[in-house]
Amino acid sequence: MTTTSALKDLSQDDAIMMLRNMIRIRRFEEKLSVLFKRGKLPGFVHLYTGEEAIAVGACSALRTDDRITSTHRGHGHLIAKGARVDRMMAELFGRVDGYCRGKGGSMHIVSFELGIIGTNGIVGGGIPIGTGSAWADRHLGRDNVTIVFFGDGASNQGVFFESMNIASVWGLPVIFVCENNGYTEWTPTSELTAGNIVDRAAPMGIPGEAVDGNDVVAMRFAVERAVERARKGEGPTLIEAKSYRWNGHNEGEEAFAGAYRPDEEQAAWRERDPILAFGERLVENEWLSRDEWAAIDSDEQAQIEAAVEFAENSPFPDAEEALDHLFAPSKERA
Ligand SMILES: Cc1ncc(C[n+]2csc(CCOP(=O)(O)OP(=O)(O)O)c2C)c(N)n1
Ligand SMILES: [Mg+2]
Repeated sequence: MTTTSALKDLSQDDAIMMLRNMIRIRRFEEKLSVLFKRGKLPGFVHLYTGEEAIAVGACSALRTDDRITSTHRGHGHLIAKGARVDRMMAELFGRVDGYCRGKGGSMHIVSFELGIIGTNGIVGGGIPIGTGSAWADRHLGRDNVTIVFFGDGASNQGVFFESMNIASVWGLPVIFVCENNGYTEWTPTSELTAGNIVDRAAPMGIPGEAVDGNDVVAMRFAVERAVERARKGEGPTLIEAKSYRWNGHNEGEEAFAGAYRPDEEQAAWRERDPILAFGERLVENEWLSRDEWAAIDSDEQAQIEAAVEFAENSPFPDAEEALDHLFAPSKERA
């Protein structure tokens, strides 16, 4: 498994941006947890706390015009790809200033300008969509790549194998990033998933790499290698990023899920906080002082508070437009 990679291969600016983005995701998710408990958020939310290094490391290897597909646990992927927290928050509040005019909610947020072709409430749903996006790039002669994020549970869906197969046969510029956080809802991955997920690449004839998903630098370089191959026309890669979600499967699960994760297991992963670990490395390397780190954190916290205000001040969409933007335009409907 790829663990720590050399910090020196990053620029200082990049490294600080990566720390900032991880903090932004953490503070966004923490705020959502509070807002959910206050009954402010319609619908379910699945938080990404603890897994921030995967999204930030991976997306830091992309250009804005590259694309990602995401999951039901997707806020972190979108923020890492450049989504604004105020428009994300408005979407979660169901307001018109959200990325989808409040009609997508947490699990269906899209921004074509940012290369975000959707969070997705269907487990595994983003895998064939991202593979199709990579096929479009190949077909049109563009040098873009697409990252498909999905969970360990999704790795058991048939579309995962179908997509890897066709991506391999056609040499598509797609990077399959499997986030193995140890659980599929309330069931340990080991009870559902045969063998090692990373080994599923070999029979398809594509490279597979297992990475420490709590090490943002290792993630960045594993994905960068895959991106380089994909842009050169050398086809797809599977990356299995091992990490852990700090929050429940969904907020509010305490009401029914019971204690399905040992306390010691949770404590051990919290000890391996990807943000603290990376921040400490930057301090040690004299790229960042503790005061600068604290200032980044309070700045991000303030942005999240402002995002809530923005969302609360944004109106709900008019009832008359309830069915607009839900279907692709067609001659029959026009
Ligand atoms: C096709 C489909 N089956 C089942 C569900 C219900 N469901 C939602 S999330 C989830 C577990 C997904 O686990 P994993 O892929 O490991 O992602 P994680 O939640 O751990 O990030 C399931 C079964 C669903 N949304 N879609
Ligand atoms: Mg999982």
